[in-house]
Amino acid sequence: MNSERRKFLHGAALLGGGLFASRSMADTQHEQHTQPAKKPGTPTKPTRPGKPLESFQPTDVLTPVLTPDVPNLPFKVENGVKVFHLIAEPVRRQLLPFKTMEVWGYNRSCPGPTIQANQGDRVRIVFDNHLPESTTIHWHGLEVPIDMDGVPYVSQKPVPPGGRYIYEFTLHQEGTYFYHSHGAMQEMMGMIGMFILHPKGAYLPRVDHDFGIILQGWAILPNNSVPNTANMEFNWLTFNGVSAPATTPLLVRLGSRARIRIVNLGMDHHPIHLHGHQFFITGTEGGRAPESTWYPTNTVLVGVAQARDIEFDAKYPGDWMLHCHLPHHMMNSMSDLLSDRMITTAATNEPQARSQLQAMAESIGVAHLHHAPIAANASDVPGFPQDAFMEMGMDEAVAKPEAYGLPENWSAAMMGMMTMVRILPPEKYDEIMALKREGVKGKPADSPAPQHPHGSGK
Ligand SMILES: [Cu+2]
Repeated sequence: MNSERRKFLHGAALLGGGLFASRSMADTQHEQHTQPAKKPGTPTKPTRPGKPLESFQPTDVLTPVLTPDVPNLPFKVENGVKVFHLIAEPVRRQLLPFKTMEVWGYNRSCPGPTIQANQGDRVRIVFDNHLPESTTIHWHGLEVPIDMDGVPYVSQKPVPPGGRYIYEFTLHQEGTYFYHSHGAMQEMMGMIGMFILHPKGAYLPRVDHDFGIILQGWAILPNNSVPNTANMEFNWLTFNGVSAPATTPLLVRLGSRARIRIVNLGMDHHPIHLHGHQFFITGTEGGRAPESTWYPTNTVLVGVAQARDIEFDAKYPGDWMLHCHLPHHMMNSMSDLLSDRMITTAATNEPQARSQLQAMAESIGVAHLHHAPIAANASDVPGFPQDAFMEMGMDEAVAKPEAYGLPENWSAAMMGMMTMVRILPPEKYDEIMALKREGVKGKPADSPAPQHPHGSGK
């Protein structure tokens, strides 16, 4: 056992926790949520139901859906009714190590926690509004009575700040649905969550892995943290409320079958592309699609307000990208990092570039950046610099068990609306799942320590 490996395992022992106690960035976010200002006459905040959100997994479904970086909403059963408690509230969401948004969400999470229930269930959603303005919840795609439809003034009175509304209905459908505020600007503040209806009998062919991803775009001006919901240029792009490389990779066992459910609520449609595998579109926001409609593809356009389920056999081992293919969605707002500087005025020889990148790293709180080399005559070449100049590896800042064993500087290739589908040989899959259970903050222990200079340019 090499010393890196030993250090890693030592860290594992120190950090070991409960079954789902992985200390990911998402968990930290739960601790960061802000309490809304208490006003006189505001009802006492109800106690949160059940266990901490991070530790809850639904037990009465065949293959629970995993929504990386977003918890599940716990429930309790009362007289045969599944009772959920959903709280609309302001949330601080760290989407990258150096970028935090002040957004609105539910139960300390943005997007809101995932609701998972079974076809045929009767559900009651006790909804409390801890926002400073009124809101309602619309159950997108669910066939519910009109007074449960969540449109303010039309199907119900708005729920005022401090108010409560009880939603209750029977779920006769199956598939991928979602809930959201029915105010356009509240939607753009992040008020959405996934609502999974598991079918009475498993879909065939059965899958071994089932993931959920919510696509969102944010208009956040440089040096701001609150999305400008009236702005029409969206410069920050997230999967489940985080941007690559902070997105938690999806772990898939080689030889298994995987489903990924993708929901879009934003101002752009997103062509989501998977590397290295073909998939079938097996469901939409209307539920399971008949097999006669399936066709092989590798890019699925997920329009606003749509859900798309994709399925594939994980045949090829490797760390495969899953990302929106719009070029501007494969990055985030660089102007935010450069503040008032335009990219074309950046330093254009390698020592200056290194120095500038290191200065940028320090300014955004990333301890160490890796740098790709540039040519001696780079500044003479029209078009320079482009994104290889701007690479910002931050492996250490986004380390987590799911990223364990990735090549050094992997995070430099990950930006914007992007994650990784890691198709792992069984032994490697089991090893990482064990690290996850132990709550290890993973680092690529089997790669060498970085040897290159940084921050030394003049
Ligand atoms: Cu996109």
